[in-house]
Amino acid sequence: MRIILFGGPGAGKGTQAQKIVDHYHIPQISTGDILRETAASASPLATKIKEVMSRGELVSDELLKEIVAERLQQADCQPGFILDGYPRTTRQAHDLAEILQQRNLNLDAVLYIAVNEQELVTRLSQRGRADDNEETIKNRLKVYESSTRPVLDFYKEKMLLQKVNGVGTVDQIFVLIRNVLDAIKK
Ligand code: B4P
Repeated sequence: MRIILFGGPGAGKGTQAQKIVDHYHIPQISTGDILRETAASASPLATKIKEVMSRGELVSDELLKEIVAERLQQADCQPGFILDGYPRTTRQAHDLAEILQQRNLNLDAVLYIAVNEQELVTRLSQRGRADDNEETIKNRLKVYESSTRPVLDFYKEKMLLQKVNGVGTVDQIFVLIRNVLDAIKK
C-alpha cells in the first residue's frame, strides 16, 4: 500500500502515520522528521534548513526530491509506505510522480485529514515544538494556503483523493482512516 497523508500544519499527519505503521506494518516517511534530523546533524545544510523551518517556510523542492527519491529506494519501502508531509507543493507532486514512474509504482490514495484553521492553531500552540511559536504558526498557515492546498486539486484530478474528518479523538480519526485503507486493500 502506497499512500500520502495530506493536511494543514498540525492536522495530525505524524500522529495518524504512527498508528498506520503499527496497524499495517509499512514505514512512515516523514519529511518533517528527516529535515529536523538533518538540521540537528553536522550536515553543511543544517543551518540553512533550521532557518527555513524556523520561519515556517518550505525547504526547497530540489532538496526534498533528493531526500524522498533516496528514501523510497530503501528495502523497507518494498511492501509500501506512508508519505507524511510530502508532497507540499505542486512541484513536489510532479517530482513524486516522476520518482514513482521511474520505478513503475502507483499511489493507492491520498488521505486528506481535514481540520479547520482554528483547531490547527490550538493544536500547534499546545504542541510547543521549536517552530510552533505564534508568528511561525501564522506563516505556516499562510504557506499552506498558498503553496500546499493547491496540491489537493492535483490528486483530485487523478481520482486519488480521500477526505477524512480530522476533528475528533485520535482513535476516532484512525477508524475513519482504516475504513478507507481497508477498502483499498480489498
Ligand atoms: P511536519 O513535520 O510535517 O509537521 P506538521 O505539519 O506541523 O504536523 P503534523 O500534521 O504531522 O501534526 P502532528 O501529528 O504532529 O512539518 C514541519 C516543517 O517541516 C514544515 O513547516 C516545513 O518547514 C518542513 N517540511 C516538511 N515537509 C516538507 C516538504 N515536503 N517540503 C518542504 N518543507 C517541508 O499533530 C500536531 C499536534 O496536534 C500534536 O501535538 C498532536 O499531539 C496533536 N493532535 C494530533 N491529532 C489530534 C487530535 N485528533 N486531536 C487533538 N490534538 C491532536
